[in-house]
Amino acid sequence: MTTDTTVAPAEAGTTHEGLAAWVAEVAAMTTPDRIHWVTGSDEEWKELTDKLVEAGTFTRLDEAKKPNSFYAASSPQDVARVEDRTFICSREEKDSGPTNNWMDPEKMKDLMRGLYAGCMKGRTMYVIPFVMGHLEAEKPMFGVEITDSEYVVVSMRVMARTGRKVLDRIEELGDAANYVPALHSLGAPLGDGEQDVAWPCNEEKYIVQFPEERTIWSYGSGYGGNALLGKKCYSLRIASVMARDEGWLAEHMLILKLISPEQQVYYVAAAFPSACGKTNLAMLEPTIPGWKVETLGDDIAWMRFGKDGRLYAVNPEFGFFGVAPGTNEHTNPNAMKTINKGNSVFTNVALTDDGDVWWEGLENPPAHATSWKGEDWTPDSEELSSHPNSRYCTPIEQCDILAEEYADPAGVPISAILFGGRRKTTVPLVTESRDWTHGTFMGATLSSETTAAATGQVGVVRRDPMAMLPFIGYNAGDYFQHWINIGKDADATKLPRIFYVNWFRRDDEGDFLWPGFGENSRVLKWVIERLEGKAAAVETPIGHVPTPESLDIEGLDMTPEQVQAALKVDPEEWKAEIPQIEEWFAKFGDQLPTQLQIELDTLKSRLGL
Ligand code: GTP
Ligand code: SPV
Ligand code: MN
Repeated sequence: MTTDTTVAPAEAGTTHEGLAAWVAEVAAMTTPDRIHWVTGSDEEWKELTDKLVEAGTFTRLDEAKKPNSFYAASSPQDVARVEDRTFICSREEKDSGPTNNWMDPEKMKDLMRGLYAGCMKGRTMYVIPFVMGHLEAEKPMFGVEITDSEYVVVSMRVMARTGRKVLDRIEELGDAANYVPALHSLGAPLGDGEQDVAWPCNEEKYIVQFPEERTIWSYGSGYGGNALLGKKCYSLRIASVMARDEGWLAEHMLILKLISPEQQVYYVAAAFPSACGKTNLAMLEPTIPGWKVETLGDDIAWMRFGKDGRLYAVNPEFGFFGVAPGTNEHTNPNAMKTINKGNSVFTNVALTDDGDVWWEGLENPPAHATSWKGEDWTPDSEELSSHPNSRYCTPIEQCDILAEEYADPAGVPISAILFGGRRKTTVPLVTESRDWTHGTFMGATLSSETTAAATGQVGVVRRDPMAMLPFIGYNAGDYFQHWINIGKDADATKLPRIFYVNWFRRDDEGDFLWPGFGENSRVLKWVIERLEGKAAAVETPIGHVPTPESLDIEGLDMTPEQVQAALKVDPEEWKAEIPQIEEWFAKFGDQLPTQLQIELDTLKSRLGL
C-alpha cells in the first residue's frame, strides 16, 4: 500500500488516535491501493470529478446550461434503497422490533468481514470527515465515512459539511469528539490490470446499523441512502436511537417557514414517506396572495426542546437529494432555479444531445436523448427516459428561498407537524388531531402507497409510521412510546399541533382530486388559522376537518363538489380501515403503548363499532 499520489495531495492521516486506528484497521481488512483523506477543497472536487469523467461514471454537462454539473447512470440493479437488505443489528432481537430486519451483531460482523476482506483492492479508500448539522453546534454530530467510491465522496460533499475543517475540530476535541464510524464499500475489487466499469457495485448488498455501538457498515450499493451514510443511516437510523436515549426526535421531515400576509412567522415540519412530496412542499410557491414560504430542509429534521419549552428543529443536511421526475417550472420552480445554478449531480435521468438533462414531467422534451439505461430515447419511446427514483443532488445554499435561520444551530420553533401519505381513497385533504396523543396515533397509523424510492413493489398500501418505517433504528413500539413520552413531559400549549394531510386522493376516473403543489398553500393557511383560532372545523370521528367555508378556495380551479370530495370523511371507508390498523398494531404485542390502543378504541366507538 502506498500513500496517495494520483489524487489531491491531501494531509496524511490524523492526529486523532482512535480515528487513525480505525482507518488502519479498515485498510488492513479491505486492502485498498491508496488512502486519501478528504479535504473538501475545490481542487479536490475538480480532481475527483475529472477522475469520474475519465472512468465513464460522470458525463460533464454543458457549462452554459448546468455549470460544474455531472450526469451519471447507475447499474440497473442499483437504483434505490434496499429495505430487504437493511438491518438493525441490536444485541437483542427485541430491540430491533417487528418492523426491521435483524441479525446477531457478531454474526453479521463475521459475515461482513468476509465480504470486506480485500474488497477495496485496486481502488482508493477515501476517509470523509463530516458533520451532520452545524460544526458550531453545542454537541457537533460528527461522522467519518470510509468509502471506495469517488461518486460517494463527491455526493457527500454536496449533502453534508465535510472535509478538513471538520477533521480539525475532531482532532481539537480528541476523545471528547463523538463520531459515528461509517464504513462503505462498493464490493467491487479490481484484479491486476482489470478494467473498471462505469458503475461498480455488488449484487449482494447489506446496509447495516449497529445501534448500541452507533456504527454503520454498508456493502454492495453505490446509490443514495444506501451509500451516502450521513443521510438515512446516520441522521435517521442511528440518530433516532440517540434521540430516544436523550429525549429528542430524529424524523423524516421537511422544515419550512411560512410568513402570513400579516407578517406572522410560523415554522412547520412535515413527514411524508419517500417520494410523497416533502421536497415539493418545502420549496412551495404559494398560490394565495400575501403568503410566503421559505425553506429550511426537505428530508430530515432533528427536534429538541429549547429552554422555552418549545420544540426546535434543525436540518442536519447540506444539500437536496431530490426526486427528479415530476420536477418542473410549475411544480417546483425553486428546485429548478437551485439546480440550474450548477454544482450538481444528476443520476439516472436522461442525457440530452446538447449536454443537458431531462426527465419525465420536465418541460420541452428533447427530440432525442440517451435514457438512463444508455439507450436511444425519443418522445415516442415506450420506455421511460429516466428511472422513477432518479435524483438531483444539489447544494442547499443555492436555493433562493433558503431561510436565514438555516444558519442557526439552535434551529426554529415548530408550530405544526403534518403527517401525510399517498392514499387514493379514505384519507381527507387535511385533518387536525385533537391533541398530541391523538396526533401520535395518526402518525403511528400513517399509511401510504409504496414508491420507487425503495426497491420492491410500487403502489401497495402499507403502514409507514411517521414516514419512518424504513428508518426507525429500534423497536417501533418503543418509538411510539417515545413520541407519547415527548408529549407527556411537555407543556401541551407549547407543543406543535399535529395534522394529517393527503394530496393524493383520486376521483372515480382515477384523477387526483386536489391539484397539489403550490395549491397546498391553501391547506397551510388553514393550519395556521387553526393555530390562531381563526378557522372553523367540523368534528368527525377521525378529527377536525375544514368546513367548506374555512378552506380558502378563491381562484382555485375546482368545483365545490370536488372540494367536498377531497375533504370528505366517509365512515364506511374508515370502518374498512379498522381491521388494517388492528392488524398493524397486533404486530407490536405488549410493546404497543396503551394510549395508542385507547386511541384505536376511541376511533372505533366514534365510528359506532
Ligand atoms: P424523498 O426524497 O424520497 O424523501 O421524497 P419527497 O417526500 O421529498 O418527495 P418529492 O417532493 O420529491 O415528491 C415525489 C413525487 O411526488 C414527485 O414526482 C412530485 O412531483 C410528486 N408530488 C409532490 N407533491 C405533490 C402534490 O402535491 N401533488 C401531486 N399530485 N404530486 C406531488
Ligand atoms: C428517501 O428514500 O426517503 C430519500 C432518498 O430521501 S435516499 O437518500 O436514497 O434515502
Ligand atoms: Mn427521504
